[in-house]
Parts: sequence; structure tokens; C-alpha cells
Amino acid sequence: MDRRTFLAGGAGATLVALAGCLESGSDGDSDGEEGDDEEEDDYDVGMGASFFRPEEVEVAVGETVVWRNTGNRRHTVTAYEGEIPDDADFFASGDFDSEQAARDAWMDDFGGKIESGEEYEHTFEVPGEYDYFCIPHEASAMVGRVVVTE
Ligand SMILES: [Cu+2]
Repeated sequence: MDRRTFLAGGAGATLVALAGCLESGSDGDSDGEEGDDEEEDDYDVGMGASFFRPEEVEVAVGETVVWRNTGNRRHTVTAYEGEIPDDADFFASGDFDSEQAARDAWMDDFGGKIESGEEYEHTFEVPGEYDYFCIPHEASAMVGRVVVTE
């Protein structure tokens, strides 16, 4: 119990530090993204030209991760079926049942697409590491990871 409490406190401190970092980053940002700072900042992962930012997020079991397409191109959020915990649900924008179904749907008619300004969210119920990617930009290494802790 004591150890658990200690770990929880440590995680909280990390979050505070991260928040401060993100705040200062959004002011002096000059990476070419459109300046839409006035929009709500209630998403966890942004999708830019060919990247997820941040590339890795950590959440607790039962928490929801929200992705938002903050760029101008279409993206997907698609789990690597073999790179998520064994007993976890597969997840993908478009709510496909498998990685192959998601890839096929994209090839067919951009199934699962997340347009500019749109969001996708998923709630994580099983602890572990989840690797995911964006189908059209997989070749550009548009990949990310969600770490779910107990
Ligand atoms: Cu993409």
C-alpha cells in the first residue's frame, strides 16, 4: 500500500511537469502548424502532417485518449493488432474489428479517415503498451504508443 501511494505521487509530479512543458511549447512554436491556439485544447494527441504528437502518452486504466487531427491531411488511428496486450480490444478509427479490415477499408474508400479538425477517442481497459499507426502515413513512420498503467 505504501509503495502504491508513493508511485501515485510520483506520477502526479510527472504530469505537472509535462503540462508546464506543453504550455511553454505552444507559445514559441514555429514548426509551421496553423496557429489555432484559441481552439479547445482538450485532446491528448494531435495529428500533424505525418506524426502523432506527443508520440507516446501514458494513461491509467479506464481513461480515454482523445486524438485530434490538428493538421490538414487525412489520418487514421489504427492499432497494430500484434502490438497490443493479448486480452485488449483492438481499436481503430472507423471501429473496425481488425487491422486488416481497417487497411482494406482505407484502400477501398478511405474508411476510418479522420478529417482535419475531427477527433477519435478510445478508452483503455487493459494495462500495457499499445502501438498504433496512421494507415496512409505508415511509410513516413507516423506511429504512436499508448502506455496504460494500473
Ligand atoms: Cu497520417
